[in-house]
Amino acid sequence: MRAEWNAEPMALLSVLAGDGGMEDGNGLGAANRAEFVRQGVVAVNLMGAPGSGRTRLVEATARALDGHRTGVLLAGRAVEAEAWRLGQAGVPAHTIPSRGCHVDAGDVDVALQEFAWRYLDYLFVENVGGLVSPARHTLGETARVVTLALPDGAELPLKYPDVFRSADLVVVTKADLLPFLPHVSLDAIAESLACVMRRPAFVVTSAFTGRGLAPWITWLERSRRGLCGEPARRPAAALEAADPVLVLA
Ligand SMILES: Nc1nc2c(ncn2[C@@H]2O[C@H](COP(=O)(O)OP(=O)(O)OP(=O)(O)O)[C@@H](O)[C@H]2O)c(=O)[nH]1
Ligand SMILES: [Mg+2]
Repeated sequence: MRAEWNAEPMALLSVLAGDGGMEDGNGLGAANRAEFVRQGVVAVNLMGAPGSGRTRLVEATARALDGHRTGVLLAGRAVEAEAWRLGQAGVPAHTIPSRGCHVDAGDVDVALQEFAWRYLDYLFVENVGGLVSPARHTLGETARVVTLALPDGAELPLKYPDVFRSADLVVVTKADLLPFLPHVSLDAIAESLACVMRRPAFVVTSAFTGRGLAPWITWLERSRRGLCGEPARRPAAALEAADPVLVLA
């Protein structure tokens, strides 16, 4: 299997396939999800190791999604400065006080009451940095995305399979560093994701150069079209049969 830079994205399955028995906060996850679907807002639960490039990815994504309305909920330590920076860049951002190693559907429910999100097209929820607790919780998101920073290499998905298995898409970040990381191989990353993901799908991006953002944006746009009912919502099995399962970006 060879990993190249450009490729076709695929549709997300979270909305269609459910959450596979995750903790959903006494039904608040399902309630959040129903509300996102009703409002046609793509809500991305953005998980990843601390420092894996999620905030920079959101900033670059909001720029690339020019013409769409994008907002962010930020959880974690000392996120106020990031929220301020995003706000200055024209991306509405709200912080979620973090009490532990993840946020849950109840935290998101509270945040949604404090944040004007209904007019958005895309809402990114940057979860607390970590690869263990977030895997076990749904926020009611319509898409689960995990960032994998290129310098962290191909072993990370094998060490933390649950969070990668729970993802609709993995965004490999910091790809501009590839020339300086002779020990890191995109092929090896593709192979380890194929070992752990139910439907292996990833894009390779650099928030700094903008390279690789196009397939990520296309994936998000397809997610939104799916959420808004166009094309017609097909059952998960039909999607599996019809669409490629691997995004080579
Ligand atoms: N070379 C390179 N560095 C990046 C890229 N994206 C982010 N970084 C750097 O990686 C570090 C962490 O980036 P963030 O976007 O803050 O990562 P995060 O996952 O939001 O981090 P926390 O919220 O603190 O866990 C910062 O020093 C960024 O400048 C990228 O595309 N290329
Ligand atoms: Mg961050």
